[in-house]
Amino acid sequence: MLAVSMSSHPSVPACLSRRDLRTHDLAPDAAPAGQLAYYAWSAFGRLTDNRILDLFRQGLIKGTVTGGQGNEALCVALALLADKAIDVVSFSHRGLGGHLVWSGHPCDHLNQYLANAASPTQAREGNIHHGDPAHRSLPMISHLGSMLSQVVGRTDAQRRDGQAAVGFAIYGDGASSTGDVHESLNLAALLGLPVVFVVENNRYAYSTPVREQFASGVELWRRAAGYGIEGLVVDFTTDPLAAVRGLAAAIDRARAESRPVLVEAHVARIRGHAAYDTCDYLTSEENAAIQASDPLPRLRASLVAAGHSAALDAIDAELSAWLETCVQACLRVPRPSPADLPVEACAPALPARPWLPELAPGRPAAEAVTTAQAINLALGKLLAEHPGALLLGQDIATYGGAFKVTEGLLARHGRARVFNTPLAESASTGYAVGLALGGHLPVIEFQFADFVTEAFTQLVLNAATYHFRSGARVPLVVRMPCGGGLTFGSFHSQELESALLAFPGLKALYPSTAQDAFDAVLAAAEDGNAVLLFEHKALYRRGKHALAWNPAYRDVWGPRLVRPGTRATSVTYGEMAHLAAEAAEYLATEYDLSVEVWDLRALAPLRLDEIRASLRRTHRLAVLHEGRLSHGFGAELVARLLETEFFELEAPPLRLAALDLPVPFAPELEAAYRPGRDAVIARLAAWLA
Ligand SMILES: Cc1ncc(C[n+]2csc(CCOP(=O)(O)OP(=O)(O)O)c2C)c(N)n1
Ligand SMILES: [Mg+2]
Repeated sequence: MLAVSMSSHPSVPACLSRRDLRTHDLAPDAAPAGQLAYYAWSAFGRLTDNRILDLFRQGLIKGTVTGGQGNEALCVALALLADKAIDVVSFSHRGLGGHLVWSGHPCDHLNQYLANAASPTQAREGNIHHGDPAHRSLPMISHLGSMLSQVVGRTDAQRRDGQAAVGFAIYGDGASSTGDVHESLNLAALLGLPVVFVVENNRYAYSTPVREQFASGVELWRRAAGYGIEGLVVDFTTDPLAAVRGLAAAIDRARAESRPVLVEAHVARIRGHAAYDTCDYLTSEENAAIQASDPLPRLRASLVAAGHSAALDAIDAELSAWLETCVQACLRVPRPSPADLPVEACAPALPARPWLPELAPGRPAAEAVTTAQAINLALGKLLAEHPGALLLGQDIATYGGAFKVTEGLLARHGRARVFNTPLAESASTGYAVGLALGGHLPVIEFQFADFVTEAFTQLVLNAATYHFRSGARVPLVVRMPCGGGLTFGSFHSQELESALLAFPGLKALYPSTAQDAFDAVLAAAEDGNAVLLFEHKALYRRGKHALAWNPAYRDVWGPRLVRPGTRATSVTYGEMAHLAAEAAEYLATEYDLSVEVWDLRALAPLRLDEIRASLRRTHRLAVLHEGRLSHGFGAELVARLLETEFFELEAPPLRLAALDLPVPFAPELEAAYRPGRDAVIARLAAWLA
């Protein structure tokens, strides 16, 4: 969170000084203060949303605004009922009222909408895509449904830290059709986490009515039964105070019994989808029914009926004046400067952890080990020395993982830290992001790298952009058994580094030796960012290798000279580093051609200084990788290296990569698809001739 300090904001009026509501405040005979505070915040949410719409129409707010008019009674109630010292929330795009309660002041939010320098996202994100991760309000991204699993993870982080926290995972009737909602509900139910899932059912997703979103007669709260959790419905459109009482009781039960609950809340969307929405898809009867279901006038009427008319009038007047003071203050806040845009989306790397100088207790060096064993040792060391580290993934616990890389770790470290996930790559990744935001270090294993496509949004849009848009760190290690040559076919053999690294904000290591694999786990784990760890499946058990504690383990972030040479520089990584070395050996022996081979080890960030220096000696560049040629990683390598070394080269660069096809199954076909030893030797020899 990068907001300005509260002390510079206009001071809060008395009617908004209270930010909590407890069950006893809602009793019919309770003192009115609690219910008046509820009204004040709800009315303030409405006023602020309306004022934001004015500012948008004046051109002072860009993008668009999706107002929460009609939703305040719900999101404000949630925020007032939450324990803001420990609970976790992710408000929806209708949740401005909740944001206001959570922070207690509108100025950070107005700065956000105005895209001022002092906005919580430093003007890097727009409208309501902000939060306060330091205070467990997780900023939403546009992709609906994708916030829920983070709330599950962040809530688990609180519980693991001994806090009796509840999470609030909020989404709309439209978002309820996304797969992430199902995955997140299932995960929270499975893990027994106290997350209150709240569907803001305003009966529309943009222009689409619920009758076109799910089968007629479906009541969303009844889906709870399918997850084995409690479900209930509350109706803010008829009796807001009764709805708050229902909500409060459900939150109390979730907190006390540490279990999830699904609440369907009926609310209204009285200003259409967004500022530009003319609502011409509604009949006048439909529109009239929506306006008549607005909870705020009902709430006010019930308090008037209870004799609080004068107090409500005073609140309304005070809020209007104060909001204007805040708006005028924010209109004077400076605009952001392009000079403040960072060059990197990742957070600065953290300093080295104080690792014990040994592979495992009392063991500075190992008997020869496979690469799989080296990774297993590194993960064991991580679990032993980093109390926040935990491993998750499909079949990684009792079974030890599809490739047995995590074998034995459950027995030594227990199920709280080494546990299986269901087949829910997206929610499992979002859950890991939530744990990471809570200061834990999740290491998530994808059974095969190919399945990362299921978690693309979570990885490349949520985790990767988190620091840039909120200032928060997402320390996460993503282990991906990748690569082909094992006749696993199109969906278990791919190389996806180019696709993933086309998005900014992820780091990536791709070790090719047992030692580098061990070192890479430690380097990734301590970095403080989301780090992809590519593990080539064919290398897991290719021979046994010496392994020792390496004090210079962080060198894995740079390239390794595999073999010196004079006639050409071959740049590669992963299994291809071995193939390049073999090819270079052959060319030296048979053709007297000396090729220098560099193993990148780190794909992001790319450190190319040593390779540039090599090119200035050899004057030729060959790039070799197992992924496909088009849009492949080699294209980026050639581009970057030629930008500076073009005039050093005596020949066009050579790109050796796989064919632009899905990975074919039969061994003969797969061998023709991916770069093989003989083909690489032939291509290099012809190119050097
Ligand atoms: C996954 C995804 N698909 C499409 C969109 C575009 N979009 C933004 S809001 C919206 C409607 C959302 O409806 P609902 O979840 O009911 O929330 P409401 O706007 O009604 O509060 C759509 C389709 C999106 N943000 N995310
Ligand atoms: Mg909706």
